[in-house]
Amino acid sequence: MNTALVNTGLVNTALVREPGPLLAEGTVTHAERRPVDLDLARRQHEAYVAALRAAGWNVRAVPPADDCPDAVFVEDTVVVGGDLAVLTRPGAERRRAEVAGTERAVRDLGLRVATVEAPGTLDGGDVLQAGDTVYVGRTARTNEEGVCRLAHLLGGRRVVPVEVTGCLHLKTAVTALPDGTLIGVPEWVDTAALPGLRVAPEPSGARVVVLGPDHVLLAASAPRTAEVLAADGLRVTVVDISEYEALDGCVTCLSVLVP
Ligand code: CIR
Repeated sequence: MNTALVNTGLVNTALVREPGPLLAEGTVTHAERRPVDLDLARRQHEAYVAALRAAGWNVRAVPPADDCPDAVFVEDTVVVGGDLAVLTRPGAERRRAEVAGTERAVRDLGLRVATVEAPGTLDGGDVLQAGDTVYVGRTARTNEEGVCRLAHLLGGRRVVPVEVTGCLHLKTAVTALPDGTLIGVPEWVDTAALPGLRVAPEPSGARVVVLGPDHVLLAASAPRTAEVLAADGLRVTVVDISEYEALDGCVTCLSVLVP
């Protein structure tokens, strides 16, 4: 629980940003570009938000950034650790204007705010928090200065840089289950930095959002992972996010959970 938020009643907050009108023009680096159905994307986003609410999260909307096609991928604009919100400096220049609205949202929550400055770049999708350890992907979006700045701001926490190849972000390749076990695609990461990595049955099974102590959110594109995790005793909620996957997005990037 985030003690900074207890007095404001804003614990268990999920920040989301609605898809904007230019979504279909979002950046594509790894997927094969295909048309995006904006109406379907809006319905999928509503279902995603409903899944967060059903799991007990208080959903708050980050102000729109309608000129920014990728703004719905709000995870990339901020990293929250305890009562500190680190506003990122996204590696893709066209995404930098997204951060202003996120700043307003985290200030409204009463979080302390810090920033990543040039020449540093950092995408929230490259930051995986698992217990006391913060894994930070070194990718085309997150550079050495960005990693160092985050490590400095997070002070006492163990920050582990991880080389990532073949996918967009660290959290495209690996996330953590509720018990802290890492799950992912070994071929895309330097596994020496990721002890006990469990192999995901399919690539999109590497992307897990922890909704509660025994509850996870997965994309519909990861049916085998859903089956395996349910057999482990986890409650699994599944959402179809096909229109976001078409833009290299995944379940983690559509929200920022502030426990
Ligand atoms: C981008 O290329 O920046 C967006 N189209 C996708 C961002 C996905 N973000 C994430 O996985 N954290």
